[in-house]
This record gives sequence, C-alpha cells and structure tokens, in this order.
Amino acid sequence: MLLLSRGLYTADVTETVPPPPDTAPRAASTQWRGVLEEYADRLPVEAAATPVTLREGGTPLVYSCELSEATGCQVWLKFEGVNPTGSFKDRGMAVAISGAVGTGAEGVICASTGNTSAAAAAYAGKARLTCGVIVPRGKIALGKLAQALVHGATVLQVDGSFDDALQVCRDLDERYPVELVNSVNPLRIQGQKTAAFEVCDFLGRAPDVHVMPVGNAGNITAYWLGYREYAEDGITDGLPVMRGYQAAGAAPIVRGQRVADPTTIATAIRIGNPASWDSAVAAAQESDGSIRSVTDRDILAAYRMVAREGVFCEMASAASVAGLLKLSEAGELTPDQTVVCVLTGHGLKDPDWAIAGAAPPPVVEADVDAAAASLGLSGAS
Ligand code: AN7
Repeated sequence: MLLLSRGLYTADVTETVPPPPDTAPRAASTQWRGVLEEYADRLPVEAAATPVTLREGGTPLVYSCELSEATGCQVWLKFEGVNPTGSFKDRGMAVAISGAVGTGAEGVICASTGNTSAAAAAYAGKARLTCGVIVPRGKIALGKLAQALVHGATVLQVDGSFDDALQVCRDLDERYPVELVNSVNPLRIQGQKTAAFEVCDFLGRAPDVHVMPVGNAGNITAYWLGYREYAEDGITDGLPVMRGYQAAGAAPIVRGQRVADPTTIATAIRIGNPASWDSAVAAAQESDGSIRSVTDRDILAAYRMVAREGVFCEMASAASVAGLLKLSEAGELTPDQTVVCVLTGHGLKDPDWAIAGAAPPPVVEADVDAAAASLGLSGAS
C-alpha cells in the first residue's frame, strides 16, 4: 500500500458512515443536506448507498448589480467558494469518495493545483480513507496546501506541472490498489453537474449564457451534462450558451495544442493538457459557445471588481468575470439576457493577492479624534 496509515483509525469504514437521517422533504428542510441527498434521484445509486457528505452544494446565486449595469444583462454569480472546503470540488468529491467507500477502497490519490487536494483530503478524512496528493512544487496557494495537510493527506510535491503530477497519479492508479479521484473519475463529473441543477432550480429556468473558468475542463463538462439532463427531462426548456475561459498563458484548448510550461497568476487553472479537453470542446460547440482566453491583467481586474461588490473569489474564478466583460465589450451579449458566472473558489485560499493590491493600513492612535481624522470624517456632534 502506497499510502500511510492514519494510525488512530482502525474502525471498519462502513461503521463510520451512518445512513443519512430521515430528513424532511427539500422544501421543509432548513439545512441543505448536500448534493447526494438533495439530488439522490439524479446521481448514481452506488455512490448514494455509502454517502460521505460535508453538506456540500446549495451555494448562493448572487445578483451582481455592477456586472449587470456594465453589460446590460442580468448577471448572477454562482459562488462556489462557500462550499465546505471553499471550492466547487466538494460536489464531485462527495460522490467520488462515496463511490470509493462503496468499492472498498482503502486509499485515494489525486493530482492537484490545490483545490482538488483540499477536497480529497477533507472527504477522505470524513470517510477515514487514506489520501495521497501530488502537487506541482511551489505552485499551489498556501491555503490549499494548509487544507490538504490539516485534513491529514500525505502531500508530495513534484518538480513539474499539474500535468506531470496527473500522469504519476494515473500510473499509480493502474499499478496500485488506490482510487484516482481526479475528474477523470466519472463520479466527480456526476457530483459537479449538480451545480447546474441548482442554477436552474433557483432561477426557475436555464440561463441564456453560462460563463466559467476552464482548467482541466472537468467542470465545464459537468455543467453541460447537468444543463442537458434538465432540458432532456423537460425541467427546463432551453440550454445556455457555454463560454469557457482559460488563462492566456495556460490556454491549450484555445491554441489547439498542449502547453508544456503553462504560466498564469491563476494557479488553479495552470494546466497545459486538460484531461477533459474533448468534452469541453463539445460543450462549447454543441451550445454555440466558445472556449477563449483572458490575460492575467484581465483576471486581476475582474477579481478586484467582484471583491468590491462583496464576493471574494480566487484568482482563477475571476477568469469567468473577465470573460464576461470581454463578451460585453465585443458586443456578443444581447441586452437583458440572463447570465451566470461561476466563481469556483474562495479568495481566502490565497489572500496574498488581496494584500498585494492594497496600501498597508495606517497605524493610528487608539483615540477617536485620530481615527476620525484618518477616516476623513468631519462634522462630529
Ligand atoms: C478555483 O484543484 O484542477 O476545468 O487540481 O480550482 O474543472 O479543472 C482545479 C481547477 C477553476 C478549473 N477554478 O476547473 C485542481 C484543479 C478553480 C479551480 C478550476 C479549478 P476544471
């Protein structure tokens, strides 16, 4: 066995995963129960039989006044940063780890630009499975590394890219008794498609345009699957145009060839050879959409813009907003369209960027007059 024992835990795995409580129907429930229970009828039964959940999903769709004014559309932000580990990865990981428990796996592995490892570590911890993660050395945000470590994963760094790390994990999966929980695992896509259901459930319809970042391309594959399932079952009567955005320095799909040394400040999407490349292209083509790129400068401006409106997303997430603004500038949006931008992860995972863009807060005396003067207040009563 490659993975280290968790030492403390010797109990049978199934003993640690009690059946879900017999909860109230969705409308009467006050706590969101997680994607496995909320969408049990739309997920593979084998995963639902051994549920591992941190009550992921149920994330807010926040109306953006700023972006709606800027584009003439109704723009909603699907804020996936409020998932249990702070990114959309929890949706797919809940299902993939549940599946791993069901098949009797003892350990899981993944390669990651950070968020997948945080989610894998947390859900493996919940299920008392061992977890090994392989990350590109020095290229993942500190908060994400902290998550993987604190949840008890064994973290390895490789001198290489995410793509190199994923290849190692694929090889391990082939030769050792471990379950691979990257998005090449179909249960990950199944879990992540629930975000599309939530969007439609909340809006009462499918959006006209769906904008999101693209890295390894699992998430665009998952959203497109979710939107299609709802349309095929007559729950919605339209499909959105899918608009995916890669970072300009890591845009293999846009360039039509692998990028050997991808570079971008959006480390989460610093990926040169996406595993779900073909299905991402299919989502764009079938929906009359596109996969394009945005520069790091565009991403940073978008990151600051949504943060000023109260939503703190991570840099990679802001690629969706940067993309939306480019669509608007190019006249590719129709007034009053309903647009959803996915913000895939939380800004607190990597606060360095927020700090770097701000002047250091001045130090003042603990005194009302000094504070008022520094705040520019006048007209005291
Ligand atoms: C915040 O964690 O690939 O196109 O290893 O963390 O489905 O890969 C992260 C990807 C967008 C891209 N936004 O999603 C990983 C990893 C954030 C992300 C993406 C990621 P995919």
